[in-house]
Amino acid sequence: MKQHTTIFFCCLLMFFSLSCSTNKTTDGQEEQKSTSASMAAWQNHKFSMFIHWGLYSIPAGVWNGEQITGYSEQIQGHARISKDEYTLLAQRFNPVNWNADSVALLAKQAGMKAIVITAKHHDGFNMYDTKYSDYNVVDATPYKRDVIKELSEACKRHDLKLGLYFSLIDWNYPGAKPFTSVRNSDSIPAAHHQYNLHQIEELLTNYGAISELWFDMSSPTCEQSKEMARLVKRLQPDCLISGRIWNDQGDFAVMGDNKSPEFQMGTPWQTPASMFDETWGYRSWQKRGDVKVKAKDKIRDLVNIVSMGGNYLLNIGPTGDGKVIPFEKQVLTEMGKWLKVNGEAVYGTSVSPVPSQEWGVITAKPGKLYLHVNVISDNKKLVLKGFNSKIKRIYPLANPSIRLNGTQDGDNLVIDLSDINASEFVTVFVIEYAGDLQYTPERVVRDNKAEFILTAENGTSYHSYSGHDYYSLHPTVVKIGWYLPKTDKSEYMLELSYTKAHLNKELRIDINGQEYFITPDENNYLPNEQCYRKQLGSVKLGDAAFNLIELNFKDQSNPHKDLNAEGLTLRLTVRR
Ligand code: JFZ
Repeated sequence: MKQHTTIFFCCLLMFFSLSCSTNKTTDGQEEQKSTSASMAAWQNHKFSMFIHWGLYSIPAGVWNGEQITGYSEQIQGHARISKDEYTLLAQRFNPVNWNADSVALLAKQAGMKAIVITAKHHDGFNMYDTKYSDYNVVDATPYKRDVIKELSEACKRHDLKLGLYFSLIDWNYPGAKPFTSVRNSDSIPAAHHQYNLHQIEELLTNYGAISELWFDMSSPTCEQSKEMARLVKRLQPDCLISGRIWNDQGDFAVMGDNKSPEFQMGTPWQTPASMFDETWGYRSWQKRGDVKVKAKDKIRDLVNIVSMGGNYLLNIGPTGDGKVIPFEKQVLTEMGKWLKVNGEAVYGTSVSPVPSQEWGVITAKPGKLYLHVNVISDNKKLVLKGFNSKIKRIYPLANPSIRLNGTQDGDNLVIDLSDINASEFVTVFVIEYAGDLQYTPERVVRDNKAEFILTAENGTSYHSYSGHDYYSLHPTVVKIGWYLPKTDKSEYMLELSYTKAHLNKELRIDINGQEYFITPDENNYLPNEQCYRKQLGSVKLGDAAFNLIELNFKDQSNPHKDLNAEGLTLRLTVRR
């Protein structure tokens, strides 16, 4: 059975790489990529606001007096409302309580760095002034104001980035597919695709700098995804593209709602989160519960996601008349209060080499670790496993004048929390250490008779996602890393074995920061082992506590591409 699954999976992967293989434009030029600076800036947002707001906010999950289940922003589909009837909602859209500045200020107060708003959702109603359809907020409603324009200006005033959600399916577009059995993953007819391209151009031309374009759903062809991606990069090279443009054309991967990845990611990523699992758009009859419980939940999700290197995009669903509901405002205010005290442990941090522990997660800055503690144990001791650096000081971030005592117990650091008042959400402690970080990685490859054998199994895999649409999306391995202990020999022969799947795809091997490149060729096939083998020459291992070796593709034009990691083995043998 296992065998079958593996074979099936391989076929799928081959199919994907054959059908969407190059990232070259039709005239053979390399596509324009976002600069690493814009990518780094985006990755440092950490926490941003998502807004689902449109005509669907008026019925708010109720149709003909009936509570409609299913996401309320998709009520047109869930309640089977005809196009004619649904479009009448536009005549009632007059959100007198909407105020772009107060929404921007709420995001600021919450500690958010950007706002991503629905420019167009699946219902096809345009929340901006488009010249390609009259079904838009300026031409079809009594409100007559360009919501996106006003928000873009408010974001500028309050120093927030603006991103736009853009649905690739459109239940209103003539000739486009309606809400169907394929669950929002229909293909895009040629005319609809042209319409999308025109609208992408408008959105990236009329509203200043857009930090991310949040494509969603549908099932575009490779060519369609590439065409949209090229257009985005031509108009605004610094605008990042969500993975839901599909076909590996996104700059960042999007997790499932409210989900964090089950593994380490090797590409930039984001978790979109709703306040309530049941809906993104406003639902009048939603059970909301307790503000503090929700705030705690969302703060823990935020730090968990940040500790894994991701961005957290938390949604609000304003009402049809433009109000942010008090519950959502209060949750964001609580989060903002926590971040005011603890923001140093979130913004500007990176993934900690010391992994998360039973009590919570860890973020890092040079010379510092931030311990995000969910529960302080009854014995008031906090154990940090594997940490043995030289400590300068330890203190609670909420009160840096307090000095905490840390004692080394073998490979563990034990911190005394006797006099600490815990936060009701997450309590953060800072460890400042001297010199390089010293710690024992969880997984270290041991040598076997003067030889190290490195495989996908004994290393750490870094992932991304690849696929044509929501339903074919699957995790890929894009990099493998291994920790090796310090050895008393330094010269090693390095050898790589690989399979047919790797032929001619140049690989990069990084040994303690020193790069080697190798192109797998057909020269030395070993029929018994069903792999090829290539000698790479002599390399040196360092004398630091641990050696770090990494393996990935040299060409990163498609950073989501699968390495076929199971077929790769590195062998380091002591030179005699
Ligand atoms: C999509 C939309 O259909 C939905 O209305 C909302 O806008 C949401 C943010 O995105 O729905 C999805 C898509 C993917 C997942 C969940 C909801 N997912 O990966 O779990």
